[in-house]
Amino acid sequence: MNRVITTLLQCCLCLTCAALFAGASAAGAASKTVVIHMTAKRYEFNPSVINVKQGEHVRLIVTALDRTHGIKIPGYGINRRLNKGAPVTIEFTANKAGTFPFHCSVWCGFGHRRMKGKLIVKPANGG
Ligand SMILES: [Cu+2]
Repeated sequence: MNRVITTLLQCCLCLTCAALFAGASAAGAASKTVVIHMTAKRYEFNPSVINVKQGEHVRLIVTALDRTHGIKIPGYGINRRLNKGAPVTIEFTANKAGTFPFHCSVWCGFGHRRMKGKLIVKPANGG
């Protein structure tokens, strides 16, 4: 019986250590700011795929080149209007890993619905 309790305690300790370690490495990565410049025009974002690592602070600077567009990243609760020629700075911490689609959120013409891309957040412990 005592042996079972000891084993359980050891498991708890290991989990606590793992959690602390994961927290520390995520906090370490959070100090890094990744600056990404993006343009929006009928009917594309460039780049249309953004790769970051979990925990990184992202500064996304988006400029609409030809008319008003918008950028919506539902997975991160982001939706900003992009007025032509006026760079918009969007800052967030990529704290959730996964693939998060984004799209234009202001109707801009017949190709509007295919104006999209994706944000790929690589897990912090994924190497
Ligand atoms: Cu649009």
